[in-house]
Amino acid sequence: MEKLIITAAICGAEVLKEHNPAVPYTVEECVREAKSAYEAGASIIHLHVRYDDGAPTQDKNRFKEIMDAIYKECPDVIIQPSTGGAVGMSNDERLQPTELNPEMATLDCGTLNFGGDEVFMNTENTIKYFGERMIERGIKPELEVFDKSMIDMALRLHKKGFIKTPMHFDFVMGVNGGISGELRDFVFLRGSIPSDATYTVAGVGRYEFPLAVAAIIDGGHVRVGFEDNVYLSKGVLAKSNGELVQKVVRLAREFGREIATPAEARKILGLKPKQ
Ligand code: KMH
Ligand code: ZN
Repeated sequence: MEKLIITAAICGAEVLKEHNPAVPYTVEECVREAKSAYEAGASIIHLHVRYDDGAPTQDKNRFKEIMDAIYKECPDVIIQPSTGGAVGMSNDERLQPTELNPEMATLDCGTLNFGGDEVFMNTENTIKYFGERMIERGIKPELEVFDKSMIDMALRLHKKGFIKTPMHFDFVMGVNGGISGELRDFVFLRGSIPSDATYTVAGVGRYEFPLAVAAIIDGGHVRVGFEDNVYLSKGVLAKSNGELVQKVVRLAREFGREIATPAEARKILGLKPKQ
């Protein structure tokens, strides 16, 4: 089996210090959290950025400042900026970090009812526009799917030339408005992607570690982090993103899965080696 790629989603756009005081907002806090995850075994940092007061932003200058600061401490890590941003942002606002030509970025493959009146909008034209931008700039998309229909959308848009193969999916499971994080749902999603595709699973809340184990056993990859879950175990807040990654590493070792370095992750995902 391939080595396990661990992605750490250190920050998110919605989770707050009220949920866990270690959620990072400032540059220094983002570096602290990225470093803790990297040192624990994460090879990819999925990155949202905030201003110091916690307000989410897609400002490319803020991304650059934080990415440069992370690279200083974690020189070979893969940074995967979000193009999802936060609910209500415009497409061009969301796409700003792609101007920095990151190796990867997220590409959200459908619209989601987050709850109340909140709708995370990704029309077909939005997905095409984002897909074209990533092809133009040589950015590998992590295809974020919150439901089975979003896999079907990605496959249709691949046929039309908006997404290249081999595809890399992220099954985000257990989000309000999306597919739940039950094992039967995981089996359904992982059976719905092409055989040459790779995937990561991001279980939200209580689904985080059970789905991590499912992916470890199945040969998939795992995302953990404060964006998805702030607890190390029931009722126990994680002190850092690193603690969440450490738990995945322990689980992986129990099942005989080795952890991929960033260089190995690049190879598995078909990214260029870092110079
Ligand atoms: N914050 C959500 C609205 C992504 O990073 O691409 C979108 C999100 C997905 O987190
Ligand atoms: Zn995200």
